[in-house]
Amino acid sequence: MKPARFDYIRAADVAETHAALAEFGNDARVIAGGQTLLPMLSMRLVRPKIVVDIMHLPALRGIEASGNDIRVGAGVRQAELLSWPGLAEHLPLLSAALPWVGHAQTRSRGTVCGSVAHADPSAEIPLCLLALDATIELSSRGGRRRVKAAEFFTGMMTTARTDNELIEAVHIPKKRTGTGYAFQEFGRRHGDFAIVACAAIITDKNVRLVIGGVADTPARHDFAALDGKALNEALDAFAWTLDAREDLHATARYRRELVRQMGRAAIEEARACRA
Ligand SMILES: Cc1cc2nc3c(=O)[nH]c(=O)nc-3n(C[C@@H](O)[C@H](O)[C@H](O)COP(=O)(O)OP(=O)(O)OC[C@H]3O[C@@H](n4cnc5c(N)ncnc54)[C@H](O)[C@@H]3O)c2cc1C
Repeated sequence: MKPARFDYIRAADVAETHAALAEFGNDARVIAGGQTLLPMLSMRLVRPKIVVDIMHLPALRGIEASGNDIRVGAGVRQAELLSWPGLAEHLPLLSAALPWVGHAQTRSRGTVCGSVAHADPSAEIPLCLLALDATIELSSRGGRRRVKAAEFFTGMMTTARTDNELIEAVHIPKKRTGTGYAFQEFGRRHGDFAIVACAAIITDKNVRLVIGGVADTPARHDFAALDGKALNEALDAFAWTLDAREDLHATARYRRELVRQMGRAAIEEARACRA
């Protein structure tokens, strides 16, 4: 199918993007990598009056280390972050997860912030941001605000972003000493959206597990550091708290079993690489 008619603006600066979003609200869509938006336009799942292209704005392009955070601008493509020299040292969880985001071809176009804006419940990047307590930087004509990932992802492909806001960047906390990180995913084929994905972060006092692909948003749970039978029981209890969905890929029961098995494996891997 072909998209319905829309106007296209190649924004000259961030202010022009804000102006278009303020004027058209829900009838405007930002286009970043276009890997999700273009199929949605072609299938007429969205029919915006105007599409605002932000990919030529130098102000949105950088990956910057500042204090304890890495700031990734809205123009940064997933492949760019994956090949950033500081990735394994500062963001080991994303270093493990990014190769699972689609394919080399989609990563070479798709952006980090586009994935966050789209908020697919199986997407790897939102899951990692929730695990790491990242914040999302939103801007509009009215000003600027930062929202914690835990408050940003509000439901299936819905977020706390309002129609007049641009996601300008995400701020991701750097690796902390004495902490272990691991990411695991199960899908039909590599590059497919996850049936279940999980991230584990371990310190000497805490085990954090974040699960994607099971419920409408990624789900996060902190356990007191546990082992053996106690860990199995805690994982089982966590799996039952998830509002697991059924679809043609897997039953809710199968997804819960993956949470137990992959959760344990991810926790063990994170523990083994704690440094
Ligand atoms: C074959 C294929 C396989 C894929 N597999 C995976 C996968 O395994 N895991 C995964 O996570 N993703 C996967 N994707 C989707 C991923 O590639 C996209 O990159 C991502 O979902 C959206 O990023 P984008 O930059 O392409 O955004 P776009 O398609 O340009 O935009 C997506 C949505 O976000 C909005 N948006 C984008 N940027 C901003 C911004 N800065 N501020 C406000 N709104 C914004 C747009 O208006 C639109 O609604 C796949 C895609 C394809 C085509």
